[in-house]
Formats: sequence, structure tokens, C-alpha cells
Amino acid sequence: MTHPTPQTIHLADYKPFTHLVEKVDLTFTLSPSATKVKARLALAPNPARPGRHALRLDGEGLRLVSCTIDGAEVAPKLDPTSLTVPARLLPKRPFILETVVEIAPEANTALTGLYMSRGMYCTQCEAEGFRRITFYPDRPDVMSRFKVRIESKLPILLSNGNPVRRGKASAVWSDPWPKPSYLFALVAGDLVSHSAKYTTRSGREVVLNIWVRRGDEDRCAYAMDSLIRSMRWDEEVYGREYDLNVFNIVAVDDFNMGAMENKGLNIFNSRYVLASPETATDEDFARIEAIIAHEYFHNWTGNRITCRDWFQLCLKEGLTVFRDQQFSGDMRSAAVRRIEDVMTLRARQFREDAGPLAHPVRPDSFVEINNFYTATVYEKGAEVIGMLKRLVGDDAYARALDLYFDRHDGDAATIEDWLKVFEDATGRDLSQFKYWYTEAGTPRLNVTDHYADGVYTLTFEQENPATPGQPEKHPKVLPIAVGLLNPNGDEVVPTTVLEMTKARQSFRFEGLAARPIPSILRGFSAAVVLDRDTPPSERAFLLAHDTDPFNRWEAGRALAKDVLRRMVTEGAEPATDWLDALAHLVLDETLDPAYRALALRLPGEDDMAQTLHSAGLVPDPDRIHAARRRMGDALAARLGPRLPRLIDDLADAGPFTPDAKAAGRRALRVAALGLLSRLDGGAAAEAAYARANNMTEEIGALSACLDVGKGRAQLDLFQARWSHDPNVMDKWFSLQIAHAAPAEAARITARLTDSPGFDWKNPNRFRSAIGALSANHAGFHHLSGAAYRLVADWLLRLDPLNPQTAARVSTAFETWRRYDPARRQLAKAELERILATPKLSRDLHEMIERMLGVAWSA
Ligand code: B3K
Ligand code: ZN
Repeated sequence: MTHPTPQTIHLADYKPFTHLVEKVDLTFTLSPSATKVKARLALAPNPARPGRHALRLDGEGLRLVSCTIDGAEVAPKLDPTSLTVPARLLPKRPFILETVVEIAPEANTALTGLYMSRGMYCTQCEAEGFRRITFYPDRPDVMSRFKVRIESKLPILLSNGNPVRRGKASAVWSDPWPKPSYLFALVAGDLVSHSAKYTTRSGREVVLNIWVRRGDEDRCAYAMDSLIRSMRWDEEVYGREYDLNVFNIVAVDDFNMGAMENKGLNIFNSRYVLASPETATDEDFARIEAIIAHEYFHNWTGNRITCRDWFQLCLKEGLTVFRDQQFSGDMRSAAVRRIEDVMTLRARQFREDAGPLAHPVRPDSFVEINNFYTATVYEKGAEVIGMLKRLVGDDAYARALDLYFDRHDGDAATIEDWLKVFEDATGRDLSQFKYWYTEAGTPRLNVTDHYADGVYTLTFEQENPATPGQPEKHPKVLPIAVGLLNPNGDEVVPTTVLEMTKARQSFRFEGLAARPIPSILRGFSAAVVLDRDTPPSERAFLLAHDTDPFNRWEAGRALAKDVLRRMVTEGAEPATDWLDALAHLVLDETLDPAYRALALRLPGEDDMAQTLHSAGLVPDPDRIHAARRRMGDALAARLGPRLPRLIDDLADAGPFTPDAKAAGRRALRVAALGLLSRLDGGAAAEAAYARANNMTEEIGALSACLDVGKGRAQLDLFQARWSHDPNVMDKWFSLQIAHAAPAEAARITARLTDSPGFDWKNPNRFRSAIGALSANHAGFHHLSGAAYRLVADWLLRLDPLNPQTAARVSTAFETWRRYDPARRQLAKAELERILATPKLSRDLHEMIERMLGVAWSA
């Protein structure tokens, strides 16, 4: 696990593998402490690598039992990460290499490779976990057909592809589709299924199974419904059908991330499968729908067309996120989804892009690839595709995608291949657009305007800030969607996409009778930070009149940020015009409740810290926290007498349904309850908690209580009711920490992480406490340094067992340079303490070095 001299891998060094793997036969004899893996690889020299080459296979933590070539024993060279057979021992023609290795799944705490979770065997191979199962060229461009035999007495034995044979204590699976090793999966356990049937557009009958532990089968209906809707949607919108006779999903409690798209056998963190109204919030339902869709959509964008190398990760991830966002937009309100996606992008990706971990959507070097499953690769990767679609138009996008599937089905492709299909389908030159993939950093777009004699001119200037290792940048191609309104609120120029390609560029609109009010960057048409000195009156006008729902929300958001900023920096009072405008919108019954609930969400504290920092100010977390609370209090006071009625009117009329409409009403209701509790000391929230009959209201009411220093009794009730359910108890942990006062957050976290229920080896539970503490902005950055220390202690404790999760959670520290010298010093000392610890994993080591700004000797 530890790597004293980590190697930097460079995109420029790519070479095809020396051999082709024509067929793979695997036999697993499962045992917790000594699983035997027999691998029979049909190999042939790769014509793309002429000459004679040794055969070097990846392998980590494997005990080699035997190795033969065409049946004859050979003695390969072994080191901690590979097995090499020298060229002189290899036939010049196709040959069979057979290895037998032994591994211990029960001792695998890293949750990559083959491991055990509560008595069940499961695998996680992306990115480089297959090498912990057997010796293999563990890289995505080596694709092969896999046949798998599993020997075990456990009742359910699953692998990729179609089932071939089931014996008394064995099962055989065969996957007809060539795939890279990262898509391999195996599951064995005492599981039960929630099943359904699906007929594809061309008439293929598919059995759908969601496999869970006994007792959980009544919580799979929503995931199954989401899967069926995803399958239909991909046929209708992208013309893509499923291609096996069976599609299996397995829910597992110990999992490093959300889910994994293994061919025909998706493995999910149980938290993104299991849902009932009593246990899952509306947000959980929405996330389950999105992740089920995401993993399913990978079957084409990721599996049928995979990545040539891990630098191309965004090829599958950016595109698949883009597709799942489109799907969610079609299933729910497209405007609400877009606003939520942009909020996530800003909170996670803009933050990453502005700090020491900034990297291009397609990085050109890495030490540990698992550290690059980032918001930049995923969320910015999706935005780049959205920009491309906006530039070429919907029809050309559809043509380009058809060409992509036709041309590259079965390939391990690159970003160059992806852009080439757009060039070929549209005749455009995308060489400048490509900088979106190769250069890091969020462009800043400055706008000025001018009106004279019926001509309105918008002048844009883009600035592309330096990021680590990339001091100089090129201007980006920006699709800027603009609409113009006249002073009555009528749209005089409907949405038009301006294509900006230069550092500075002007666009003219003629024949306008009066100076228009511009609505710029509609639908958030480009992933930039918009800088425009906009008078509050103009923002209020757009908040009331913009016909673009995203920009209408954005106007309110910008107003709120201006107000909060003045409260923080000047000690100002919350502006009454903002309060009036927001109150008006929130009480407007002609608007979608989900949209009104979004408008009520105040700007986040981390977001405000980032905004102040990029304006050259030093953010003070305590002041931001206090100002934001005052902002909420003022809003509560402004809406005061209207709140109880709003809450009553929004009560569920009939039985619970998880659809977007009902969820939107609950979201607004819960937001209103949060405000009301600031006026009545939590009385209404306590009553609402007692009455709540679904998890959304339960959590909403409990949060409202905690925010005003109440809720102790409710926390105890919650714990008594849900102690048997780990996914629900994760909420209990994170809620207390998320709502803790800044000076209390570290102490409360320490108490909870010391309690017997804190199963810290489980990634969900670890994140529910340590992740929640780092997300409590004022608590994490408290001047005592207690939270920095606690998080660092926990990272050091987790790292030897599970480097991937430790490295992921360490991004809590990525913003440390924003703050005052005292906080910077405290955070830096913790990062240096971590770095000085012997035997750090390659994962955590790379992250800490990058955050400290120490470069690897590349
Ligand atoms: N492809 C996986 C992520 C694998 C992460 C490996 N550290 C899930 C997804 O993006 O769909
Ligand atoms: Zn994905």
C-alpha cells in the first residue's frame, strides 16, 4: 500500500500494450482468508507494438501459487506491483498464460479489489483494483471477453454478462462484450432480489434484479422504477438499447463511492438503492434516480465505448453526468435541476478550480488516478459537453452522438476521437474549444454595456486565471446565451447564443427603442464567473421579470450575495428591497414550490468565503456565519405572520409520493418551518417532528430544532427509532455536526466519533461525521484549530486501512490559503504533520503535497 517513491504517470508517455488478451477464463474458489483465483489468459503479440517484448502484468498483494505458459511451468520475475515474463520465454505466436494466486478478501479494508462486506463478497475494480485480484494488464485499453466460474456454497453467485450454468456450489457467467478489467465484477452472498422484466425497443427480454440483504427487499421499488425509466429514456433520447439478457444491481454497505457501472452487474452503495418514505428524504430519492440512471447510461458511454487511458476519464464521466442531468431534467423540473446542478458545480468544482488541486478536465499527469475522480472531471466535464451542444445546436449534437456510437462502439477512445466526431458532423474546427479540456481554472467574464441611438452593445472580456503548473492560458470559446428585456418586462430580443472566441469581444443589437435590460448567461450557458457591476434595481427587475427561469433565480441569488457581502464586510443590515423581493417570490402561488424553496436557500458560507477571497478580501468564517444567521432571522421576521399558513397549505394532501411535484411542496414547507422556528423558539418544529410521517419532514423538523439550540429529545427519539438502520443513522451523525455552533462543532464530532456506534471503517459512517465537520464552514475553520486537528487525526487513522476514502475526505483542507494568517498557520501545521507521518499511502501523500503546493519531482 505504501509507495516510498511514487511515480508520476504522463499522458504523453502512452503506448499500446505489448500483447492482446483474446480471451480470459477466471475461476474463483471463494474463502474469506484464502480465495484461490485461477486466470487463463489467451495472449498474442500486439501488432501495434512491433518487436519482441517481455510480458509485464500488474499485480498487487497477490500470493503467486503457479504460473505456466502453454502448460509448462515458468518462473516469472516478481516485484510488489508486477509479474514479468522475459521476452525470451515467450512464444512469438498466440499462447496461454495460466496463473494461480491466493488472496484474502476478509483482510481487504481498502475496499478495492475483492473484499467482504457483512458476510458478502464483492469487488470494486475501477480504476486499478483488478490487479489486486489477479495478474493482468490492468489498463482500460486492453479489452477482452471474460468467462467466470465461481465456486462457493453461498446461495447467490454473480458476475458480468449472462448466466451460463448454475451448479450446486458453483456458477458460470459469460460476458459476450469485450471489456477492460476495471469493469469486472463478482458478488457472492446470501441475498434476495427485487425483480422485474423489461422488453427493449427491439424486443429483447431482460430480467432486472436488485439484490439486497434479506429484509431490505421492500425498499427497492423506487430504484427499480428509476432503472426502467432510464432504460426507456436512453432508447428514446439517444437510441441506445441494453445488450444482455440480465441486468443485476447489488446493494452493499461498505463502498468507497456512490456506485459502479460494471458490465451487467452494477454495484451500489446501499444508500443509493434503498429507499422508503420512512427512511429516505426527497433528496435521497432524487439522488437514487440520478445515480441509477448514471450507472445504467455508462453501459454505452463508458462500457461499449471506454477510455483509452485514465487521462481520458472525462470521456465517459463528463458525458455520463451530462446524460444523467438531461434525464433528471426530463423526469423532474428542468429549471430546478439546472439550478441545483449549477449550485453543485459552484460549490464543488469552482472551489476546486480556484485552489491548489485545480487540474484540467483532462489532466496530463497523475500519481494516483483515484485522486482524479473529481468535480472537475465529472461536473465540469459535463458542463463542457453542455457548452459544445449549445454551440453546435441540438440537431448537430444528436448527429455527432450517432456518429460517435457508430464509429467507436467497441473502442477505447480519446478526447481527440470525441471532438473529431463533432468536427466531422458539423464541419467546425474545435481546436480552440479543446482548451476547455486541457486548461484548468474558471474563466472570469467581465461585461460592460453601452446604449446609443437604438444600438445596444455588450462588451465581454474574459480572463483565464493561472492555476498550478499552468501560468498562461488561451481565451476559451464561450457560448453566451443572452436575452434582452424592455423596461416593461417584455422580451425584445429572445435568447440568442453569442459565440465569444477572443479575449475581448463586442456584440451589437440594433433597432432598440429604449435601453434594454440584459439577461446574460441564460441557463448558465458557460462555466464562468460573471463579473458585472449590476445595480440592485436591475437584479430586482430580473428577479421579477426574467423569462429565463435560471436567470430569474440567479438574479435573486446575486442580490442575496450582494446583501450578505455588505453585511459581512460593512456590518450592514439586510436590505429591505431584497427582503421584499424575496418575500414576494416565495409567496407567489403561481410559481413552482420547488423553485420557491430554492430561492429561499441563502448563499452558503463557503461560497461567500470564496467570493470574498476572489475579490481580494480575507474571509472571516465567524462573521460570515453570524451575518448569514442574521439574514435568515430578518427573512423570518419579514415573512413572519405568513409562515404558519404557508406551512399548512403545503401539507401533503394524500399518501406520500416521491415525485418532483410533491417533493417541491415538502421542500418549501420544510424551508418555511426552518424560518418559523427562528420566531417561535422551535415550538412549531418540535410539533412537526412529532407529527412527521416521512423522512424529509422528520429531518426538516429536526434540523429546524437544532438550528435554534433545541432538538435534544428529538435526537434521542430518532436514535431509538433508527438504531438498527445504518443508512438512517448516518443522517443522525451528520445532522448534529452540520447544525452545531462553530465553537461546538469539533467537540460534538469528537464525542460522536468516540461513541460505540461510530463504525469508522465504514466509508458512509466516516463521511457522516468527518465529512460533515469539514462541511460546517465556521466549525471547521474555528480559530481554536480543534476541527483541523480532529480531521487530520482521523485521516491519519483511516489512511493505512482505506487510502481512497482518506484522500477524498482530505479535500476539506483545499481552501486553507483563503484565510487569515492564524488559521492558515493552524491548517498548514496539520497538513505538514500528516505529510511527515511515515508510510502514508500514495493517495493521501499526493493530495497533501498538492494542497501544500509541494510538487512531485516529475
Ligand atoms: N466509475 C465509478 C467511479 C469509480 C471511482 C474509482 N475511484 C462510478 C461512476 O462514476 O459511475
Ligand atoms: Zn460515472
